[in-house]
Amino acid sequence: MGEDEITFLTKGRFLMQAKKYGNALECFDKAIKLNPKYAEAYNEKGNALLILGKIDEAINCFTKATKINEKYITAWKGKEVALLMQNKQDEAIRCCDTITGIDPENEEAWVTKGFLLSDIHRFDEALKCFDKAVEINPESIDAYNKKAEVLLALGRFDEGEKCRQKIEEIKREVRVKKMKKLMKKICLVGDPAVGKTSLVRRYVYDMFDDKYLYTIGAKITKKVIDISYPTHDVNFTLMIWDIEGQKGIGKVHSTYYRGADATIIVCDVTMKETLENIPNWKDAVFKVTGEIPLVFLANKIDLPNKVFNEKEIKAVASEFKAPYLFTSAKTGENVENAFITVSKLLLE
Ligand code: G3D
Ligand code: MG
Repeated sequence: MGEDEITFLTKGRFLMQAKKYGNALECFDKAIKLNPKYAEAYNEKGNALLILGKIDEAINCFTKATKINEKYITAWKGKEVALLMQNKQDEAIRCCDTITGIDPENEEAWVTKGFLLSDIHRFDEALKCFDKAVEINPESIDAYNKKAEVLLALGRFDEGEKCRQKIEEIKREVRVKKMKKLMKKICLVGDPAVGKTSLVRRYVYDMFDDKYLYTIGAKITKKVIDISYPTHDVNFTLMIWDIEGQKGIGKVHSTYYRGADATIIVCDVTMKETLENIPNWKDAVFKVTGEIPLVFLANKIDLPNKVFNEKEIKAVASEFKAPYLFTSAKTGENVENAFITVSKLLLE
């Protein structure tokens, strides 16, 4: 059974990806032979020829494609690029005109046209194109960038500077829009008097959002933090659950743990049994929540009478593959860090 034109086109595209342009051309020719009205095949042939530096032939192919399908924007763009490679700005601009005629909302075409016009010093017309692009997309950084360049070239520094400011503003807004918002429940556990409540109090200065859940015996404190990554920000609303009063492990309501996204287990460096109890606290939480991210805190590091050292806490932490930190609710050491560590774990 013979292969049809679509198969040849597909094959050709794969060969293009594999950088086998000569073989790709053969496929496109075969596709065209089977279907002389195959606009896509002409367009792809044009692309291959463009890469091979056969610009005139490429232009012919793109032209052919646009004759078969007058509204074939991709082919018009290909032709525009090919014309530019021959320094035929005027003709390239006419391609842009055609594209904006087919699709008046084509922001990219307006920016390109403006750029081409500025290249041949038709600055006023260029500025109008950039304004049109901004009208279509008020966040077009590309349009503002090019507009700023033209304005600066014209010596209109104030207006150029305004464009630059606008770009910074857009970038900031885009970052805010891209910001992921997450709400997470974090439950604090650990023996009585290890410093859980003090840690929350130290971390969350603003206690107005506190809520007491008398039936469960828990207090919930809300804290909002933004964590910045190179490409985006994450906005966390941490709902920090703290055990009310001085309750030991068996006395905590299972609702306290339910739905927790992460847990912070606290021990006190001046009380040995608080470290020994860590695995029990972990089991109590995981029994309800399943495995969730956890962070160990060895609190009261400011006190002199320590009864265990880093090695011992490290041993427990590595057993559960969890990070650990030495903290002091009194001095504030590592307190913020502890909550940031938990938040980052929540993203992994
Ligand atoms: P809990 O919520 O885990 O039960 P709390 O613990 O926060 O109520 O703290 C118990 C006691 O330890 C409190 O003392 C508190 O001030 C103290 N404490 C908590 N964290 C630290 C710390 O990092 N360093 C020192 N030095 N003390 C801490 P009181 O005397 O009020 O009971
Ligand atoms: Mg407490």
